[in-house]
Amino acid sequence: MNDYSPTPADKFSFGLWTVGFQGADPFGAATRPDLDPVRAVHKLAERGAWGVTFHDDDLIPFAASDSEREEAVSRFRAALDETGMTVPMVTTNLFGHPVFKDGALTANDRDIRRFALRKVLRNVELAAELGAETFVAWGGREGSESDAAIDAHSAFERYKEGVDLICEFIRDRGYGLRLALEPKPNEPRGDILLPTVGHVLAFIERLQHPEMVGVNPEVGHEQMAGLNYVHGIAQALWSDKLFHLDLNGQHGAKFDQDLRFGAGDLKSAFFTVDLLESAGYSGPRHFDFKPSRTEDEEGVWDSAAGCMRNYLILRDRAAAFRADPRVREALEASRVTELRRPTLAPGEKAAELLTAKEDFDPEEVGKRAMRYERLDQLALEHLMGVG
Ligand SMILES: [Mn+2]
Repeated sequence: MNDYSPTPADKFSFGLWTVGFQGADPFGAATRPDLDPVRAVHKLAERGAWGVTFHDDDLIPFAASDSEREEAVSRFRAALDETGMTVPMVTTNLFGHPVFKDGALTANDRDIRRFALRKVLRNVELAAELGAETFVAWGGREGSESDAAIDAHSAFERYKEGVDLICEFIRDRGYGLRLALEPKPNEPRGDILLPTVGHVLAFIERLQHPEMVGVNPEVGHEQMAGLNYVHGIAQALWSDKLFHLDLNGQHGAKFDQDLRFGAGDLKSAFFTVDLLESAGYSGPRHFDFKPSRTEDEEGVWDSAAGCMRNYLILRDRAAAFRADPRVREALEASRVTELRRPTLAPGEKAAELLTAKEDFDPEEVGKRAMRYERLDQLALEHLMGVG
């Protein structure tokens, strides 16, 4: 009997800012005290997590002196050594301080853009020092509330300039880091640049080192835009660009809820896990959620444990769905497997297709049923634990 207890082999990772979330929102103050990163590392390790990630400011206060910085990093490093926890990803906070109120890499003010880049480069050094493989860039303040306030063409030029510089720096230093850009449609800005997975994938193609840059899609961010998360990560996988991902929960197009993974759109979570496991995704299963401000610290750990447990239960359910002979039959009946077959015969050209003599009656074929209702019901029943 599987008790769904996570182990480091499951590669679950958590942001320090997730379990460290104190519950402040636009309408109310913090409801929980500050959580020491060292305590977070130990508590996560005890619960079977494998990795911990952070923004620079989560670990090192914004205005820290060099010695304060060193002290914070060495305490954190000792906790990693004691627990065997890894740091698979590091990211930079370019949104919290008032200096970034109009953006960082695309701020109108050039001195702010230069300051932001220095903050990123310094954090890239720390990421490399801690052995991270992925450096995430979320441009939460890169956007506007009014189209009068932003020269969007120049904003993309500056965005590219910044990302190209970071890639050059990583190459020059010989770091083994890859960059992952995180899309989000809005919040905190009225509209954010690079709002979806598709926008990021297109942007990457314009960069100087596209091979170094991928995407970090978050469940809630795609769903806030009314999009299908499973299709988004499927396209990222198809493009070899799923460098990292943020798992959480969201109820449709509304504010960024950051629920624990599995809460929100459970059916989408089922197919997300199904895809990650069947596509051989080998990267971190990273949770970017916010334990509800109704909870105390015990509730925070319940929430973190719930993320991992839900993933493992869904992994089990998805495997049972795929192994069920009735499902295999239903997939055949719905011709899902037929899509793997190329549309053209080997070497066939457009001219040959155009003149092909085929016995095809659109009226008759139009009557052919897909049998998706049966297939989808089987998926639901496996999800509900009945399959
Ligand atoms: Mn979010």
